[in-house]
Amino acid sequence: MSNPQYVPAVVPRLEIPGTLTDAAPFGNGHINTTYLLSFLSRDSGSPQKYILQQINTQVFQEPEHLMENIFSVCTYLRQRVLARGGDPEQETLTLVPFSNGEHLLYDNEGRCWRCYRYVENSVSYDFADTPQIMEGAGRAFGRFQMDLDGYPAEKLWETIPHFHDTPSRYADFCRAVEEDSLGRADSVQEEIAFWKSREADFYRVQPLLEEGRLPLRVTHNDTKLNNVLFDRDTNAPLCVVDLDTIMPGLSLYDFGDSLRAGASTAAEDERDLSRVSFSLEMFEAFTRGFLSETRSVLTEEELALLPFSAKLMTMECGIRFLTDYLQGDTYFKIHRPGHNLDRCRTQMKLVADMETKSREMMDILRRCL
Ligand code: ADP
Ligand code: GN1
Ligand code: MG
Repeated sequence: MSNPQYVPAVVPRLEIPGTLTDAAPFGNGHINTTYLLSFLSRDSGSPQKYILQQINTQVFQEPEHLMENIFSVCTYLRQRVLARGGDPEQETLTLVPFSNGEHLLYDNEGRCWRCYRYVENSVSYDFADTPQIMEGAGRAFGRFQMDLDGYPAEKLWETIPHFHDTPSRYADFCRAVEEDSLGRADSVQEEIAFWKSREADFYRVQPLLEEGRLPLRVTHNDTKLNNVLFDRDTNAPLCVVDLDTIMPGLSLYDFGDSLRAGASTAAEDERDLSRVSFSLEMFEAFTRGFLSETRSVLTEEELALLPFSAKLMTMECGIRFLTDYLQGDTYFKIHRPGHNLDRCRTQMKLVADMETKSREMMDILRRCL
């Protein structure tokens, strides 16, 4: 065992017949704590890998509900993949039980754990280097949505209430500014003013949902590029991961959030803002991929709002980062002081850039249709 310090105490309680050979922190998620475990299988003698995750229970306060959603959705997706002749081990997540037969385990310190089989020969990207990657991500999230088209939405628990309710996010942000519990608001007046001057935009989509003009679907709700696994050799999209936020939602949330994260020309936490812009080439590639799967079900009203959804989801994420900064960085994992503020500033740069490109985005959408 090369890294004994990274072996969580729950590992012996996993129902895995074999010997642990390695364990290491894995991935760049902002919420859960992920480990990659390597085993030597007792049955076949071959190496096998697993993804063990400590669920962030500050963010997901009802882990049993969350796991119920995931188990049921994975079972459903498995059937869909089998029906089209695909390989469910590569195209969906497979949960691994603990020795008590459950998919969720609390350790002695009250931490909460779950485990998946590692999707073999996969890779995820924090940043899209080529339009092919973005088109692949578009296809992956589009297909994911189509696969869940017939899933009974009323069966899903709402794992984070009001997750993409942008008026409610905006109200949380205003409250954090008002309370200013750490005295940080004075130093970020420019950022606060930027978001406040766009208040009306936060209120544009939610009423359409409430009036029934936009259909409620089963959506992923966290469609960051690194939540898609690609084939390490061919870069073909394989599998959508991070299913914690599957809930009833709008198609616009999944489309918009992917572009926020994947069409930026720089990392989400880039400090040199001159490197941050919104790439129309990436927008076109993603749109093409997404529509190739979803075109037949999206309504005219949904289609018309796709370009705006990229801006809306970027605005939402921007105020979430700033709110967390004002409240003392308790939600998103940070790796340096001011990390959430840096993230907020890249979102501002992207929003401002999208505003100058909105007509071109509409033209591209028309071309893709
Ligand atoms: P977080 O909620 O913290 O973002 P994720 O579930 O997205 O956690 O996992 C973090 C990263 O681990 C993902 O971005 C992906 O790269 C990788 N990952 C997650 N599940 C698997 C899996 N079953 N097989 C291979 N890689 C995975
Ligand atoms: C979080 O879990 P991860 O890193 O894939 C967050 C998303 C944000 C994203 C910003 C449950 O995603 O909503 O858009 O960070 N997930 C949750 O990078 O809050
Ligand atoms: Mg993730």
